Amino acid sequence: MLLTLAQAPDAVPAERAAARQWYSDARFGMFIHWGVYSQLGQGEWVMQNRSIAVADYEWLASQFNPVKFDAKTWVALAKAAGMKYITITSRHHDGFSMFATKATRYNIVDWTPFQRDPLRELAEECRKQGIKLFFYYSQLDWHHPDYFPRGQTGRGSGRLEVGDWPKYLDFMDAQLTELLTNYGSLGGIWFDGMWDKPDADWRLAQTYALIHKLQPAALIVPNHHQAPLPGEDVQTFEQDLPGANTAGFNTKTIGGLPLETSLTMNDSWGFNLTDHHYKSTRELIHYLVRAAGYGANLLLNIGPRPDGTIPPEAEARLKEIGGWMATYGESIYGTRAGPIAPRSWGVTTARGDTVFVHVLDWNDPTLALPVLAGTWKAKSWDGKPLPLTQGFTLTLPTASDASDRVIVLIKQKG
Ligand code: H79
Repeated sequence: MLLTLAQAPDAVPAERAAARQWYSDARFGMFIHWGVYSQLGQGEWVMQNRSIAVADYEWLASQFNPVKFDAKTWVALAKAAGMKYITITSRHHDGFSMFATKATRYNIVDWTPFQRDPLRELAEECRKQGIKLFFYYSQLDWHHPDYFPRGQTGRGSGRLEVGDWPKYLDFMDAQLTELLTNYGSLGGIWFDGMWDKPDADWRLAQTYALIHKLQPAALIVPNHHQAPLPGEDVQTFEQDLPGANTAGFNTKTIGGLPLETSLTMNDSWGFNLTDHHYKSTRELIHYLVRAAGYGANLLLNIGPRPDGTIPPEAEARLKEIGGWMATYGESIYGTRAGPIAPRSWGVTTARGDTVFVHVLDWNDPTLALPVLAGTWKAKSWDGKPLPLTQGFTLTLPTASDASDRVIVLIKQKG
């Protein structure tokens, strides 16, 4: 009996299989939450949290004018951090399109004094600087009249209690067609918000087929907090490492797809004027390394200000992480989860016959590892041989680097 695509998740066309491979090798991306909401400096949920009516939010949208936006600066910062891709909000739950679209006038070109399409500028700059671009796209909409019946959110915006659900799905497919046609070749689409109406008919199969028809190498990254569904390419976890659920809405089921975890740098996705609760560079590096130890990418968020500038706390951390990656990137890029499952002291990553032991939190001079089959030699990152007993106890170099001591284990031939 022939297997259908849905039954054999690995049987994807060669272009998409290669894109998945590229994606897993990339390991580090930049998430950007930026929109009309940035103006209020209270995060991207402000319309919902403050029960802002559609008409009032429409006025706010008409004021958006990010005159200092410079795609070149943003892309250069991602590169400086050692990131390989950018995932940016093309439309968040507020329903405002941050790109030129014919499907609604409620978009940055037709509705604001800015009149430019920042996604087009970003796409061009990403192409120039060798960064892949993904579009975040919200399936949930607090503005569109046809997002009806309503879900668990979006009830405070004063919309009439009528609407045509299939028409809304057509609207989304029309916008996705634009996004996959007008911006060159994309890394993929990052979906969010389906959890608002988990039992609705989202016509996923049709939409996913449309995406893969328009761009066979575009990946579908769904943030629906469920185990992977047919047609999807990446399983992403929000504010959690794969299999953990500290956030309260993630699934603990890990499927067979490439993995990603998304993380805020402070406690907000969209720009938050009063949230200075930033994780330290050391904590962020640890998260990146731990994600790699789980075989997952880290999609690290920034929330640019409404004028298009990037908060200095975020910029400083990205540059510091980039400095670390310039030295230790070889133990992260192109690796997969190592043979020793993540521990409290750290994680392992691996490439071929090389295992990278990342010692993150461990103060003793020796570390006992589970025995690995075969004969292994250990060396420090700067190439000095380190003692490794038959019972696999490793003598560590002194903690010269504050963030991560990377020990290299090399399997001996024969
Ligand atoms: O874009 C960022 C957030 O705006 C969006 N995803 C990231 C990447 C996001 N915010 N919250 N969530 C995703 C999950 C929200 C879950 C909840 Fe609920 C909303 C918990 C309570 C309200 C869903 C709806 C579960 C109960 C009601």
